[in-house]
Amino acid sequence: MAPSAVFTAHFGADPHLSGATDRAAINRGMPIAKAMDEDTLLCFRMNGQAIPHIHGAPLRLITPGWPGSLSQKWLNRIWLRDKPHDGAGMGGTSYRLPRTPIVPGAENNGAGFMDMASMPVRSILSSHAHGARIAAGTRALDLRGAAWAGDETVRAVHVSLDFGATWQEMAVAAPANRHAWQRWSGRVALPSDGYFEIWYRATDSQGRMQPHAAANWNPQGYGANAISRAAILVG
Ligand SMILES: Nc1nc2c(c(=O)[nH]1)N[C@H]1C(S)=C(S)[C@@H](COP(=O)(O)O)O[C@H]1N2
Ligand SMILES: [Mo]
Repeated sequence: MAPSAVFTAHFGADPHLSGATDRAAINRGMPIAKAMDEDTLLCFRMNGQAIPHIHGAPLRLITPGWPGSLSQKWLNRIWLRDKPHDGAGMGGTSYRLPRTPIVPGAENNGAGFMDMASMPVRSILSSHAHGARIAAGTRALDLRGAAWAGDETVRAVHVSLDFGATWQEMAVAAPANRHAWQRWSGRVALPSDGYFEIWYRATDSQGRMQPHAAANWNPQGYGANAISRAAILVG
């Protein structure tokens, strides 16, 4: 590849969301190193089956670990560029974060922001819905869920039932492949009947944890990976 190929640009067959024919639909791009990663795929099939049209058939780009907007659907053109791409969905506040944190709620046109790359660590709880009722007298909960950290792996998941005062480490399974979600599970003791919240927090392979509040505020809310809380009522 020519050394001048430093960035990609991807285009799809869809029209602009407004229907206007003189406006381009989203067309984003990424640094060439991510494009050349062996996990960045051009897909004709999904799990051995045809890709559903809504998900980009007949050809879709998959850029795992990075913002979903880099996984171009109905792909019909890739342009290799000698500078960062400047199409629809690039620049300004689109998929970009402040380099220096700004005051939450502040007006900002994103001129000094940087493109998002790997997504920050997140986790979900799949065993209990927010607001679940648990039978009176129950003294242990079997929890499970999944966690993911973009280009990184998940090193640990911890759970707190006392609003963050104490944390218990869960078991975390290895990822099925480098960019896959990882399942976690574990048993936690319930001290009594009553109101509890299940707080669950993943840590990535670099030691970065989900924060207690969303960090690096930005106008479009990207990267907000704060700890989630599921309320339960025992009894
Ligand atoms: N051609 C095209 N590709 C696109 C988009 C789009 O509007 N047009 N949206 C992007 C965004 S922002 C996301 S989050 C994902 C959503 O993919 P999904 O519908 O398969 O979940 O597609 C991406 N690829
Ligand atoms: Mo998106």
